Amino acid sequence: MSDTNLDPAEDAPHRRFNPLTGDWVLVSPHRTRRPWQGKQETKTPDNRPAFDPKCFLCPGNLRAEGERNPAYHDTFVFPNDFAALLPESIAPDSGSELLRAAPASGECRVICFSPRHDLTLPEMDTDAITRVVDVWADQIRELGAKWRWVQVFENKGEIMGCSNPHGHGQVWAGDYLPTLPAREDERQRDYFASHGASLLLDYVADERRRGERIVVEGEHWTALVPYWATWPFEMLLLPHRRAIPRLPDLAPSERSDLAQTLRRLLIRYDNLFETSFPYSMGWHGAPTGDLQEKDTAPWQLHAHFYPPLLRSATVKKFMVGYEMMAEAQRDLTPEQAADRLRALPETHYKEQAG
Ligand code: H2U
Ligand code: ZN
Repeated sequence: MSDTNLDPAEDAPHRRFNPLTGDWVLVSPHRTRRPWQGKQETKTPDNRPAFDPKCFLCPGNLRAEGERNPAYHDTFVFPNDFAALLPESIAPDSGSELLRAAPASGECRVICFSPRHDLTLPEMDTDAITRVVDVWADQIRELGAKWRWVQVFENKGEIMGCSNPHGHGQVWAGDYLPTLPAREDERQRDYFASHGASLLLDYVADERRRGERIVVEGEHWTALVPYWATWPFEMLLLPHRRAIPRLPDLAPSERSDLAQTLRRLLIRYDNLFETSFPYSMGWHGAPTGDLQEKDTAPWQLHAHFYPPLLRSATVKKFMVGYEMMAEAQRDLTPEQAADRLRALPETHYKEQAG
């Protein structure tokens, strides 16, 4: 390496361990100096009307399969017309040990965050975001009575393959513990068995002492770039004051603080590249259904945010090459990402004077 400004303590390539998944990530800080001549995505113009007569999610409109949305006023939940999981499942039997299948039944819903076609979460007020938090919690409670894993998520932005700009999320509930939550379940239980404490509560306490990766701190909630983050501006959002296994367990004050912390975080995200910041986010909590009765003490509720953008509204990070073949890798360090997000204002760029 011919770079003379290299600080070996800060810039040397190294690997970091993700205790929630057991995965490693290669961190190569010196590579942030590399020039970019690759693909630029086009910036989607952000001037939507408050109501779009052709939108499948706007109040009063017809959906793709002919159902009509009610004239809803805050949030609205409906069964996904193209559900990935159905209530009945039969697995194909190949008769071969190497061609294995398993049944997978469940149900899928869509959650509209607001009747307004032009608003995303960071542009909604805290009360309206609190109602979204309540809907998330209600969905987990209701669907969790029947299904083992209820995945609440939001896939935001065209760059993430999101089909509709109207602010919405989804819920997929199924009768099995999917791959990633199963790993988190196992690792949190292992940690609890060996330490007698919650992995994520220990982790967030450590991070709050250090401070360098914290982006937003509320009364109950912390948003931080995890030490082991793989996406450039990845975020972990979790309650730091007490053990809380699932969204429905949140007290009213914890729900409004979540709404406020979310709003502050998402405004920073939008301000980073002055664009409606794309990401996939989702909630992880203790499993439900017939797994509900298992000890929940190892589990701490949290949300992951995985945004694809790297250096501008149009330059995306690709998980390719070494990352597809060997292990995730990042150039920008989690500490640098947290610094950049912390330096931004908490007034949305669309509302800033000038
Ligand atoms: P995404 O843009 O994140 O894919 O979310 C849109 C979801 O809404 C998608 O899962 C559903 C799609 O199946 N949908 C309906 O259920 N009804 C419609 O009329 C349009 C889209
Ligand atoms: Zn709409």
